[in-house]
Amino acid sequence: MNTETTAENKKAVKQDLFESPDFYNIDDLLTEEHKLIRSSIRDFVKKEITPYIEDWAERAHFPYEIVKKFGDIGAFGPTIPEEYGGGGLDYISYGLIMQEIERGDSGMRSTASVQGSLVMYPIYKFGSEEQKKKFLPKLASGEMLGCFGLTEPDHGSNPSGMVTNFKDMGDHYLLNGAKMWISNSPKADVAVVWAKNEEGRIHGLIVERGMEGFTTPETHGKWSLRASTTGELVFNDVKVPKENLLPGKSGLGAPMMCLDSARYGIAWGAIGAAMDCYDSAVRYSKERIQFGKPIGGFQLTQKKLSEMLTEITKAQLLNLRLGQLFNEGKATTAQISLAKRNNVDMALKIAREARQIHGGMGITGDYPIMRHMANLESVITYEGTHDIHLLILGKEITGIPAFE
Ligand code: TGC
Ligand code: FAD
Repeated sequence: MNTETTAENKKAVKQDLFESPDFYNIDDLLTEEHKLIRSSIRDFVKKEITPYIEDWAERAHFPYEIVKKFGDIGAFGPTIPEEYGGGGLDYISYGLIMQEIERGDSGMRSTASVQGSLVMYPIYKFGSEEQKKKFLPKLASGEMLGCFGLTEPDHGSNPSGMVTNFKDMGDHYLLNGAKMWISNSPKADVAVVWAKNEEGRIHGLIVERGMEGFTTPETHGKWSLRASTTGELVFNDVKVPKENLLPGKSGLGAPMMCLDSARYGIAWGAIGAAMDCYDSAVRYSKERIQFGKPIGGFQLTQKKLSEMLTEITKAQLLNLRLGQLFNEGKATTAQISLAKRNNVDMALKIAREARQIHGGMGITGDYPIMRHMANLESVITYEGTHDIHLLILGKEITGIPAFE
């Protein structure tokens, strides 16, 4: 083993020398504001996430203090108007923020994208003025943490079958049921919960920590997204004030609109994870000597690196166009599915190839590869599995739903 090279690489990882590939000069298509936002989030990630993330992940520790820090840098609700504490930014800025945070860790991006797209977005889009004023500024600043409860133990890919329900008791609603696999839930102050009324119509309710009968047990034993906290939401005769119902929209379309925004963020985030794996693989391949030369000098390594760069570049172009469509209010659910599905799959394949390039070192926490790879196994499942997105595309192409 060339110990000198290994030590050098470890040092490089600790210092976080990450540089993003921009093979097609896509930066030329970004505004100065986009680039400024990206570099400020990148600096934040290099200072506040990458030096600690391997330790957090190893200990399955959610660094709660990151919530306030994310609030301070504007990572929560970047597209929400400034009057409610949001950033008032466009969707490309939002995408770049998610990309940079997930370059650090998918679990950290989860915390940010759930808060912005799945908690602040529904309150902004479907909430009353009182709800917006009460919750959005505190969620934006990180004073409050939120979570989004759609998935149930028996209803994952098929949320329309949900059994969580609420009854109108005159002066309040009575909520019963359970949600599982909920990011942020063990630490959340508020949960946006999707439940059926007595007619079986889905509505969103804001459930607040401290309401009697509401608990959030943590899910343990995850080998993926270990620095993100995941749990259940359990509702046992919870009295929810009537003013906590989101009045603006009902039906499955309401949570689906939130998912459109969050899936878009994931499509960008996945590029971040892929770029981190690629960057580490390029550096390692130039430094690691075998058979008397850097392993980057072998054709098989070059094939891996060339294919990684090709896929990252294609995904970058895809996202930029999707971001433009989002900014124009034209992005469709199927277009978002295509990007989420393609980019997460691409990132997972790149993580696996990068792991190969790092040889045995690739399985250690000295490099970010194995953590990204394990994280991406969740990312390819949540917010619609890889196959559900394929079926969404299939329905768009043929007009025939093949979900059941
Ligand atoms: P379907 O018949 O297609 O639609 C039912 C109603 O909803 C409407 N709708 C939409 N409206 C607006 N925007 C969208 N994107 C919409 N998608 C659907 C639709 O028009 C219809 O309305 P109406 O008025 O006619 O009733 O519904 P379906 O039951 O056949 O389901 C379709 C399917 C399977 C695609 C959908 O259920 C699905 O996407 N399943 C995947 C579930 C999922 O993605 N769960 C995510 C949970 S949250 C999460 O994972 C967070 S992880 C976050 C992190 O940590 O980062
Ligand atoms: P299932 O729906 O049981 O699917 C199992 C397999 O069957 C998959 O391969 C799927 O593609 C396949 N399948 C299902 N239906 C079909 C079909 N019609 N045709 C072909 N194949 C099909 N949910 C939330 O609401 N909020 C959160 O914050 C949240 N965070 C999460 C965090 C983590 C770490 C994880 C792992 C999940 C999270 N989820 C969250 C839940 C996530 O959205 C679900 O796991 C996901 O939607 C899939 O549901 P499921 O796990 O029940 O799998």
